[in-house]
Amino acid sequence: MSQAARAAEAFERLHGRSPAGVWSAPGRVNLIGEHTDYNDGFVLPFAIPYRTAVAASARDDDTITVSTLHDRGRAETADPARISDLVPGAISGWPAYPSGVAWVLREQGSTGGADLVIAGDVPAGAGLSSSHSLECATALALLGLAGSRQSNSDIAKWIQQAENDFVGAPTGLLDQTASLNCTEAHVLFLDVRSGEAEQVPFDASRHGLEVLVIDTRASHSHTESGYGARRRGCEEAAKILGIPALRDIALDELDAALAKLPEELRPLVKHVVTENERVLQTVALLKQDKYGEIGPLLSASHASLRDDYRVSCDELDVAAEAAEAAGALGARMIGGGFGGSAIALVRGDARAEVEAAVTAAFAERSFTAPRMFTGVPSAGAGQDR
Ligand code: GAF
Repeated sequence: MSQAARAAEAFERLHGRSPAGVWSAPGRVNLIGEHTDYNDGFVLPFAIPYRTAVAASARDDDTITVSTLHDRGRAETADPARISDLVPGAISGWPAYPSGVAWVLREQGSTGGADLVIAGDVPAGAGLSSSHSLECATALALLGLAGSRQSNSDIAKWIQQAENDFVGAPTGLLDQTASLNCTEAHVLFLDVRSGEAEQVPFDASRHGLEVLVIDTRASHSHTESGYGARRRGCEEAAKILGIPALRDIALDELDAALAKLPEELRPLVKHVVTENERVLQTVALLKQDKYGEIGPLLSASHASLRDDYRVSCDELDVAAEAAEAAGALGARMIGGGFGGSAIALVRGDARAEVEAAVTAAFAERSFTAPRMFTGVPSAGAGQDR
């Protein structure tokens, strides 16, 4: 059963009537371009086939109710909240995400009361953007109920505001833009500064390849300090250099820029500048149909995130190393880091071997067994019914 059907069915059970509509949004994998979004740089995500659906009906009493479906159909309902009373910091846990969206849309004058029922299968805490898929589906539902048509770029910015100010996670624009704009069989080449986006065809299977997604089960969170500290470091470096963002450093200016910075900021800048370059090179190779050649770029991205940006962890390193040792063409951690998922580019006929090697490497170290699936570029957010 689709997540939209699950959400609709649960809505009927909880509210005794059909929802006015159901909207859903996917999680994402970022092929390459990590920690570049809040530096005005380049990213290259695709949507995964796991989604969060929100079944919704309008209310006329300024109140928002939110229920979420857990495994085996058990529903959990948050305390109802008056939309005019929503303030940052007042709500924690999973209800903060839909409430934060209601708060930001209230600020935009775009929402009224609503009953929302959520169902989803994006693994939580896996760095696959489950929270952003929830926020995107909620935003589309609330805007849809209000009959308000807005551009995806505005919706993405409002969701960022909800994350930053209401939830307290200083994240960028990557995840929600991917969830809203990705399309089947494509990666989304996004220039975060200009907002320009290009759908680049991405069909690994045509080349006998797969993107194996490895959820390490080491859970991560961006409300904790590691992510924010990196972001602040990048902003400080840009300020010292007198530029709007690290995006403004070209690769051939990198050494000169590094020489002007205090030692502790240099690795951050090096990562961002080289990572932007790796995104551009990946896009160029995909356009030339040279899929196999992106492997070394993925691995270089991982090394940079591990050694310079320092956002990897043992589980992510072991996943990437074991996958490569078993024949993957390249492998890297994805998302914010400190846990979550990695990807490996593997030949279809080597997939089982790579999976077995990663599983064995985790067992050897007594890590929780990883979960793996093939990352097939899937549809972005929209209304289901
Ligand atoms: C997380 C954030 F939400 C994104 O904005 C992005 O910064 C990513 O980490 C790292 O590339 O997913």
